[in-house]
Amino acid sequence: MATYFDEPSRTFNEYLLVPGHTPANCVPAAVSLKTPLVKFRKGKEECPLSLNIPMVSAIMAAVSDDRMAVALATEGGLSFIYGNQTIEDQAAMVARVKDHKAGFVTSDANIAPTFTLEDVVAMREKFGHSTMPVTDDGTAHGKLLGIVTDRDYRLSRMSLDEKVANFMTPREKLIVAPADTSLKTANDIIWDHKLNSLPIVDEEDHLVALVFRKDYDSHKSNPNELLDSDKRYLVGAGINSRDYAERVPALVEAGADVLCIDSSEGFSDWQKITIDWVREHYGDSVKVGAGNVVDRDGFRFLAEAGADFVKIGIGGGSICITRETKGIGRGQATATIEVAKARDEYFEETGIYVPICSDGGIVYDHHISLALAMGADFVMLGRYFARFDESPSAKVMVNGTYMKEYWGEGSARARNWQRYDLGGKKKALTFEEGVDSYVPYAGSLKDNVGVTLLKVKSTMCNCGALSIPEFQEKARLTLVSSTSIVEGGAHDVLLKDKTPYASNT
Ligand code: RVP
Repeated sequence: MATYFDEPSRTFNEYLLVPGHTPANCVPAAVSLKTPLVKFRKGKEECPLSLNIPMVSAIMAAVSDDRMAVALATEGGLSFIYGNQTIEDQAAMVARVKDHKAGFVTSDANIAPTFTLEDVVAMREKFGHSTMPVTDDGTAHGKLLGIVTDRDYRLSRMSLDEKVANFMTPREKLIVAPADTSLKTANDIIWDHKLNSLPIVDEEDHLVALVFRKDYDSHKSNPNELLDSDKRYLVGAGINSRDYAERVPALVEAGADVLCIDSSEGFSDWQKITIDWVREHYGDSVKVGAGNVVDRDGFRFLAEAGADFVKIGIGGGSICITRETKGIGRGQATATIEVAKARDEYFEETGIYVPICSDGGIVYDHHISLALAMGADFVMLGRYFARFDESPSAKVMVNGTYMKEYWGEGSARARNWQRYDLGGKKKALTFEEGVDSYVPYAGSLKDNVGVTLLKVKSTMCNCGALSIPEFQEKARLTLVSSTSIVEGGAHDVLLKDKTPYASNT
């Protein structure tokens, strides 16, 4: 007879956190979101690879390319470069991330010549930088017209109405360097000319980046940067259980820091065979995650096979129709809770802590908090990141609103058959498990991730936690009835603005 689970499987939306006592020292600025990415002997050794924020971007062509990887690593997270492309192309993307010039900073405090000294003072207070590029449109990549530093003005002698154009160091007096300048050359120019910063410009004189004299200036604006010991960004890459013997060496050679077997259903011999191959050829030096699973048995299978982390989730992705197509899957909250228990049980038995990642189905920012509270060490997001400037997909105007394209790896558009492979000779996607869609364009990754994480930190403080492990220990979760879900949103009022206010959709 078939096995029946006693409880229905539940989604994040069916849960709330009940706040606990908040000590006075428990403020968002003091919260650490550092979290392990790969397995380690907890309590006996440091985790060899950690994330500074608990977010990774999905192994999808619409989400994770090299540009996304750089933007996310700058904020402390990690991208898994999508695998549904040729080995050469994927390895080239990984190499571009590793070659990225971490010292090249996109300026966040930018001004136009029409701004006033008062604006400059306000920007300085807001961003904490004394160097502000002046561009024609006041953006980070506008045409460079000059630079303002605190050496260009004296507050005691000048009127706050004074226009930037009147006191900036103009473009013709600036030393700049072209876009293909290496960090070493940039540093040499800085030292030779005794500069504090060097603007990097393209052929049309548009600002590309700034290189600062002191490394810590860049680090100060991105304190969470996820860097390796050579100060290069960390990057991951997706692999499959077919061509690993060719793909893995190319990705390792290109510098990938961590790999992940990308499959819609990971409780299979194919994953074990793939992990075995990696261990045989690289021992523990190549880190490889596996998944996806949704229960204890699936977790144990992959942990025992030697996975460095295990990914949870079947059918919960926003573009995923696996549950409708094949009738398999499990509510993401229930799956996360059960796998977290299995992870802890495995740790008790073996002393090895295998991090788990909740993948898919994050709709609201608070779902990230719920996933972490339920035991996830980090979350993987597709739809969330697809909305940003940095995602590889096209930005299109639909009915007067900007959208970004977002499609599933199991859609007819992606035709990622390896992800849904069940062995055999067939090398094609025979039926769809994903859709092609639009998501509302949401601007830059940096701005959005900043707000999302502030919400997560605030929730953690409400629960009296300053770190993710402490949060998992202290979190108290309650199921909510369908009527109390209605109570949780704005209700019984006539909204003036119909735009969704609390979601990141
Ligand atoms: P979401 O963040 O809800 O958009 O979900 C992203 C996740 O959905 C991916 O990390 C992956 O596990 C899953 N996915 C990707 N493609 C498909 C599909 O076509 N069914 N599903």
